[in-house]
Amino acid sequence: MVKPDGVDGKYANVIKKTILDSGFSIIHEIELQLDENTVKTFYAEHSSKSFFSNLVQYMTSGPVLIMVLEKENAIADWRALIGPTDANKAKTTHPGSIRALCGINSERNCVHGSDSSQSAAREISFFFDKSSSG
Ligand code: YYY
Ligand code: MG
Repeated sequence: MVKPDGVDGKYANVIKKTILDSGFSIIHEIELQLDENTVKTFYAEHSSKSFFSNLVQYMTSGPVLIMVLEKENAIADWRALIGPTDANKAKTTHPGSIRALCGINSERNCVHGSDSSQSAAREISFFFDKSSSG
């Protein structure tokens, strides 16, 4: 997922090019304006964290681009490509990463990636109808 500052900052196309150049296929994509309840449910695992209300505010601040990516070892490879949660740290430790490119800090970090096959399955069915082929 390209988060609101990534879409707003016009990073979607360079991120998509990086995705394709890195050997992923983009299986589905949709641009959506998320509402508060959707973000709260999507990020429910973080609901008790101090940053949660800021996260909800940020994630509803503009449209996001949601994509389903396919590749051998996709989850680990995508997490490696986006870099660490703290985009400011990414700029020094992972300078070639997507978060280093377009993120600012640990909140405004430009992109999301599922962290396990279970969360990928949950997150894909959260946004895309599993029975649809398109
Ligand atoms: O999976 P990842 O996005 O790298 O980090 P998580 O620890 O799952 O946190 C989810 C999301 O929460 C993060 O992308 C931004 C936000 N967040 C934050 O605003 N402040 C933090 N200190 C940690 C995370
Ligand atoms: Mg996470």
